[in-house]
Amino acid sequence: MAAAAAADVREIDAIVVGAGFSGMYMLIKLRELGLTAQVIEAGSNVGGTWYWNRYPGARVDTQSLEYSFSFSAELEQEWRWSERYAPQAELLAYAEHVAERFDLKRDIRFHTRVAAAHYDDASSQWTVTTDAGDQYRARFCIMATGCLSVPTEVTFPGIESFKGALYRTSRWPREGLDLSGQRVGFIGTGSSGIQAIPVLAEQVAQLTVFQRTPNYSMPAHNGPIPDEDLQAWQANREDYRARSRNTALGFLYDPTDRSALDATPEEREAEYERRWQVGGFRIFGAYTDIGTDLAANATAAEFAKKKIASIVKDPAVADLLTPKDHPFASKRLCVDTNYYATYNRDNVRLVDLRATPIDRITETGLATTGESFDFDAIVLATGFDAMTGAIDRIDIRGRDGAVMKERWAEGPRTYLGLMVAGFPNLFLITGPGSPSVLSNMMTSIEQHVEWIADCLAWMAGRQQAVIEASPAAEDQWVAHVDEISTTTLYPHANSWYMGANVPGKPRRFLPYAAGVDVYRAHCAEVAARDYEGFVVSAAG
Ligand code: FAD
Ligand code: N01
Repeated sequence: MAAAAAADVREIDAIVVGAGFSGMYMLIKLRELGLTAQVIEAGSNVGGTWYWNRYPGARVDTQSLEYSFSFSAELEQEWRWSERYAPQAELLAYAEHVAERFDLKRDIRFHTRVAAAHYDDASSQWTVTTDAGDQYRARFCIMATGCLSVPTEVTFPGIESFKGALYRTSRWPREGLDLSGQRVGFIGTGSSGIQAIPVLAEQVAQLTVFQRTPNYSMPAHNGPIPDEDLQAWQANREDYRARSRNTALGFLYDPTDRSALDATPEEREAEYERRWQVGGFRIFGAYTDIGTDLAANATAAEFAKKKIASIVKDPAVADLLTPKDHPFASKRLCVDTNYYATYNRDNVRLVDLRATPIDRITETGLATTGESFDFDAIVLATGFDAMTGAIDRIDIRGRDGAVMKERWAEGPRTYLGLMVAGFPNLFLITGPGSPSVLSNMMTSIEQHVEWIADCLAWMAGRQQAVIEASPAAEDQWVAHVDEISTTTLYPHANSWYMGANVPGKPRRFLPYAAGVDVYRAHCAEVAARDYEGFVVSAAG
């Protein structure tokens, strides 16, 4: 399908940016369609999130049987997860296995960052320029750049003066790191921090955790997957996967149809306890209104508070670890192994940054407004410029030179989280305005990749070359995404879901909160109505 190569510019049907699970599956689907494709990846291997985030304790918090590709029965039969929640190294090995099994690497260029993507109206082609200065020209440009792939640029006064070692969880050294016997300062208590802190505490001499906002966390109860569970999974795989795709969260969590406020306190306690014992995100299924009604939410928050108090021996520390400024799970719920119990250790100390904020990093450690600390190493687990960060860092120009970053200056605008008006043939996988980070990402990645592939096949079948979101459809979708978010408790928190963790980032709820099931049905309906809301044409 692609034209012959022009000098210096490689001609191809589709460019995919990113070789995480999104980019890998997109490549498989593009090949199935008979399209030539080039994937470009900044890292030196496949795996995306699991390539970059190698901190101690890094693992999934969606169960591995569900956090894995479902598109190939053979792939699923041949891969065996060692634990309910697989660790980072195993996820990376899985990504490698998928790459080998489907012979993906021959179409992936590593160590290369996409710097720019410009659309040419006359030829209806995208020209993609890499940081090495070379170019690719393609009809389709697919951003598989990840929702959580760009760390925030958090810094502190004096940081360059620190004589010890400074690490970020999201850029952990590939060769691994032994911090045994060291005094370590740890900043950040989101999911990354909550996973890393218990593992580091066992390794280091002293761990001082600097907490600004406590988070809610549920126990993983991780361990090997019992044989009978594995057998049940293999026997019922298709049914389980089909059901997962049609839940609100993209995995099985046994949702009830009851309001928390219709249950007695004893019933609620029993229900929450039952789900705590299963662990992970099972608590989401307890009641329908935990995420939408403050009074219902308070019952879950109260349960979590009591659990923290029952685990952490020092009541003052337990109180500090208890969230008070946001509803339960309105910031992303964490899943942990021994997080709260870690604060019972003699070598772990919790410092409340609300009481004494960080003043500066010093040559020998860190000074808060109340105290100075000496450290051999400081670890930053300070989060990501989520959902828009990777897109914002590419110079994307659409029709008439429209600049994506300017178009998104007041917050991201998409139709279905898949396309942006004025940027023809540019697709986003799990983009803002889709359920993405509110779901099992593997479910959402597969749904997006398959929707895009079906769309390209449909276009080819009708000799159509260009598709783009109509401005009216985009306006309506953006308003709808906003409106749905106001029916939830998410806007009550200063979270990365709201863009609140990046100074200057517009405060907008980024994903689509109506649920994977509702969203999937809507996307299917749009396609069935000949891609309603999109403008399709034979040429540019
Ligand atoms: P990524 O895996 O982020 O891959 C994107 C790739 O694009 C990266 O490799 C990046 O280098 C590359 N890239 C970006 N910009 C450019 C550019 N300009 N040029 C070249 N390459 C570029 N989700 C869940 O559902 N369950 C979980 O349990 C879970 N655990 C997580 C744990 C951690 C530590 C983190 C950070 C996230 C977790 N997530 C989880 C979310 C996770 O990001 C997704 O599940 C999934 O891995 C995303 O895959 P992706 O391919 O879309 O993006
Ligand atoms: O990042 P975060 P993360 N001074 O933004 C603090 C996924 N994930 O990497 O809340 C002091 O959640 C900040 O404090 P506050 C998952 O989707 C999944 O942990 O802003 N502190 C917060 O405590 C997750 O939600 C897993 O007050 C500062 C922390 O740093 C997402 O990735 C594992 C600060 C950042 O928490 C991001 O998680 C890891 C400052 N200047 C990640 N700036 C799984 O378990 C920030 N903080 C599967």
